[in-house]
Amino acid sequence: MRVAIINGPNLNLLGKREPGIYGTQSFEEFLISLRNQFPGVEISYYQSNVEGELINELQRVGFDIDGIIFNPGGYTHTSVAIGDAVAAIKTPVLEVHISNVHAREEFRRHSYVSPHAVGVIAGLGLQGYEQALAWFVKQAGL
Ligand code: CA2
Repeated sequence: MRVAIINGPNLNLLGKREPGIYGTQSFEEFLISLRNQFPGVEISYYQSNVEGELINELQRVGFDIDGIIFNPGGYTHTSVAIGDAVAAIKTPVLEVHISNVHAREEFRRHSYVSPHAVGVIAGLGLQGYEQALAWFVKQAGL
């Protein structure tokens, strides 16, 4: 099975800044352990700080793979266009946030993506991506 992980703006800084909120591991490091943990899943990874590039990637992968794990970063709370892209594609999208967006500023409690996602995981750190992957694997009956 094929699952794409897509991370939005500033998530390229994971492990480099704000360890209190976002942890100490880079996503590239974490990806190695994730791929070892799920050898039966072909996991692609894409990160961009650019709204239109995230939309292009959602459209590129969103019609023929089995699942998308998507952390839209700050665009979660601002981007109608990213919400529209998630609504328009065929592949189910699971929204993941590293931090508990509900325990932070009020503006982080609204998401343009959640209404079109199959589910939302927030506040579990990088483990949220593991849980999301485990969910897709179980859904596929693997
Ligand atoms: O908790 C999450 O995963 C967020 O999507 C992260 C976004 C934030 O705007 C959302 O409200 C919640 C911010 C990503 C910033 O990532 C950094 C990582 C390391 C150091 C600095 C920023």
